[in-house]
Amino acid sequence: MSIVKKLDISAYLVVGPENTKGRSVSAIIKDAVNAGFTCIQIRSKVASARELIQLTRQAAEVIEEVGKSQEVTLLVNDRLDVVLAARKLGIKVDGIHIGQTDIPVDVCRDYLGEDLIIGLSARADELLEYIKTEDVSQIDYFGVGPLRETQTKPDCGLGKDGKIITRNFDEIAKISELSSIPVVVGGGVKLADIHPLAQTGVDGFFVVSAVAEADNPMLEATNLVNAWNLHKAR
Ligand code: TZP
Ligand code: MG
Repeated sequence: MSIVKKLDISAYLVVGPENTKGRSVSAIIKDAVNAGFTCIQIRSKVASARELIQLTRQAAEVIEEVGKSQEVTLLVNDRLDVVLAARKLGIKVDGIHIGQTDIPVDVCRDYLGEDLIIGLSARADELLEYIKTEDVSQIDYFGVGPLRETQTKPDCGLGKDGKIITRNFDEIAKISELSSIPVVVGGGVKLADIHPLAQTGVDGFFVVSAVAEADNPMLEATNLVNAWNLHKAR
């Protein structure tokens, strides 16, 4: 049950049963991993703990089938209990992604140990100052967004004044420069955004709907990965 050798958040799919237009979560994950996605996060606001464990098990099996257990990172959103239970049951899950109002980072680190991955969604307000000053000693990467308002998570980027704060590419470049840990950007990201995003210097992009709601998830996932690899390499 070793964790991935090296964290790669370059092509990162977030997915749960509410995102797949009735298709199975594991089928979408299989397409994404085959296409070259490097990180998978199970995220559902409707699934029960048992269902989340089952989804995590299926995701780990699919990643194993594709032969990428040592390369592709599997994370669970929010649910420290689910990560711990899944690991207890022998499922190869590599860590957790949490937000500002979830279980505190230190508590997650305490339960998960040194080697598991903890990703944290950065604060929406005063983001640059936050990125500069936050203690990142217990976190592996920052999630930043949204690039645009998104129906998938309508409250993403909600500021204290009740307005949604989106990030432009210049700001994202600044965030990437200031952060001492890797940064992954998502929220409304589509294929056309990959080129400018890769040029900001961030470590990756994350998507839900661009892949999970696509008519052909395999094709969309492949296009996203190819675009990232093409423009990141320059
Ligand atoms: N966290 C921040 S935005 C978001 C999550 C899970 C949803 C992004 O969804 P989409 O469909 O890629 O805009
Ligand atoms: Mg959360």
